[in-house]
Amino acid sequence: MSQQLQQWHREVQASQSLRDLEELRIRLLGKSGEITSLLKTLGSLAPEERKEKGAEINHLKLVITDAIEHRKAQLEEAELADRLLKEKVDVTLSIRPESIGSIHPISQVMNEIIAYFSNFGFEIASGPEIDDEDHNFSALNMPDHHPARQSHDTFYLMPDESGIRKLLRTHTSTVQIRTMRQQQPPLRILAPGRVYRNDYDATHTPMFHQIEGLVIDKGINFGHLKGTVIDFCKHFFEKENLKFRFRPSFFPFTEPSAEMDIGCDRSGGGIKFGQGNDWLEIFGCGMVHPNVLKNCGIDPEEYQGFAFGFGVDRFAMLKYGIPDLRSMFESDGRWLSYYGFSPFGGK
Ligand code: 2NM
Repeated sequence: MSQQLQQWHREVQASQSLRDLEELRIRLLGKSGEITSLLKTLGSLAPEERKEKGAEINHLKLVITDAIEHRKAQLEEAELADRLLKEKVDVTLSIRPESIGSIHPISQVMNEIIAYFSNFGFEIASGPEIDDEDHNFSALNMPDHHPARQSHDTFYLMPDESGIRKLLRTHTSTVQIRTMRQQQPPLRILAPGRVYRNDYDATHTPMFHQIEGLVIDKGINFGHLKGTVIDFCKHFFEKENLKFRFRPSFFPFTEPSAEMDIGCDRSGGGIKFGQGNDWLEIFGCGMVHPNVLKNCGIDPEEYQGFAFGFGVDRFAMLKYGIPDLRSMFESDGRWLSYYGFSPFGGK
């Protein structure tokens, strides 16, 4: 009897699905099942034997019923786990692929420009947006009461316990200062990032994006600067026949300093490059001031450098004909789907 019990028990354990198990249950405990039939034989036995046999078969029935219940719970759990795995749904996925979103023109332009300069060995550098007066002004040849400090419309933070006030950087030149102090020339870096100035109208927002470039090496001259920015503009505006003009200008951190204009045509309402007799100012640039080099531990007798800077947002406006700078930061879905770029490349 116990051998038979063991055999059935093994069969219960060996069943691999709820269906197999149910078939086994019917085979053993169903109306004409093997255990049920055993119970039916009791009627023909003598009372003494019936009592003994009856207890034995009932025990067997109980053990097998229990084993089946237990195995059933195991199989149900396994089947549920299996189903949960198979039917897993990622609720964060978009239902419609076209609604994934688009690349903001500023990101697009940033990435294009970074890719261009990376090809020429420029390293991409970054630094904090909250910085101090040394990195933002003093090191850049704008000492304490220099008038240019006021012209930057700087956002200052509350001073700390020792009276030192931090600020939101007004240009990314803070990054060039850090790099020049930390690394040995020759240097070729590009510093893209957010900058802040207290100014707001159709062409100014209090936060905007800037890219500044810096090259430091022996024998660097203004010709290197001109070649670099002219070739970049031809590439960026996708025009070989662009006209350029350099006008003398002033920045405390460069000497000489210049502003670069590109030739354009405003006669048709919008703005077209590579034709017409108008000029559009797009770049500030110059040879790094010897004082700035000295402030960063670089000997101006040995090393020279050029630097340039421009607003990325403005470049995006010009290239893609966006009329109002403020619309860039309104997060209007219709604006983004019109001016945005496909995350998979192309327009
Ligand atoms: C500009 C225009 C001219 C500039 C200078 C430097 C540094 F740190 F090397 F001195 N960085 N960027 C620079 C020069 C930026 O932006 C309109």
